Amino acid sequence: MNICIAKAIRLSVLAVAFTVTSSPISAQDKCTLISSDITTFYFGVETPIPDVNHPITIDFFHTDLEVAFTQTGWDIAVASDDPDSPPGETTVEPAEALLYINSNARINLSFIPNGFEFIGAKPGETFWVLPQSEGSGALPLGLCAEEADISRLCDWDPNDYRGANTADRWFEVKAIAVIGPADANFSMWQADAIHPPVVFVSTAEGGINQDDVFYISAGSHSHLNWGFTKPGLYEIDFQISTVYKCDAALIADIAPIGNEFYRGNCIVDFDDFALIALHWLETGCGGQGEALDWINPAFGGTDSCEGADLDGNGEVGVGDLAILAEQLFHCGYPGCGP
Ligand SMILES: [Ca+2]
Ligand SMILES: [Ca+2]
Ligand SMILES: [Ca+2]
Repeated sequence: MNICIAKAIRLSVLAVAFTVTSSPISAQDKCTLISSDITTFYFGVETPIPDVNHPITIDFFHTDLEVAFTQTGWDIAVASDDPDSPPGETTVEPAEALLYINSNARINLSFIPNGFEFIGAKPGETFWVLPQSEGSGALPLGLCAEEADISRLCDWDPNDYRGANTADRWFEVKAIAVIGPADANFSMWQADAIHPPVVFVSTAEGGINQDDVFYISAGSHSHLNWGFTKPGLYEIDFQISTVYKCDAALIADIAPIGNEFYRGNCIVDFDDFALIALHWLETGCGGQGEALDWINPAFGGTDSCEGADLDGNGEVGVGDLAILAEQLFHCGYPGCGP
């Protein structure tokens, strides 16, 4: 059962309440930024169908791009509630699906309204928009993170000026590349009848760069407008990222990565061994094992051994090495390779 489909709802951008659902990352959480493989979604703007390379045409019915991280790893798919499919819904691998933009999505304007230049459409030339609300006869396409395993995600704040600027369990949906017809532009935005549109992706504005990103919080579902300025096939690459809560039992996962809030990488590996080696035979660690807030003085961290005193006896020695050896190559998240 696809709960994204079951909860199909209309959203306008101002109705999206980016609320804090729990406290920010605590000092004890071991959280790490994880990213999916780059996934290509295929969009056909009035292309011939069926497309032998992407044989399942997705049109008309409420559909979501699923972006979630579950007990078994990344869950990225196209979920459509086509009533003709046996269970009333269908979940398709992204490469199998052709997200179809039919003639109901056509728009032709003698001038481009103020604030909508990001679409990259030219006055008097047809362009196509999948609208964020249903009922136009075009494909209503959203993003869905309702199947995420919330218990294993950490709160983080993307500091995004478009609304994702509070601590929450966010998924970052980042446009990586757009390959389309010559001179084509692609865009994603939300809008209502009153406020200026909120632009998330626009190839017409700066190509694809760090700004071309949409954030969706775990457990939520959101619809957008999708703009295309030429007919033809578009291959659009996305990469999904989130902050995962590592298994606290892996106390030897001590080597920090990047951001100070990310404690380890969910894998007990050579970086962790290196940190123990660095502090080998040091004493006076102030060792408190895995609960030690050594990483950030703001949390009260005072540990000169940087967490390497795994057994908490005040020094870095064979007891710590034994713990590390037992956990070496253990991985604390399901997307971890063998
Ligand atoms: Ca852009
Ligand atoms: Ca590690
Ligand atoms: Ca020790």
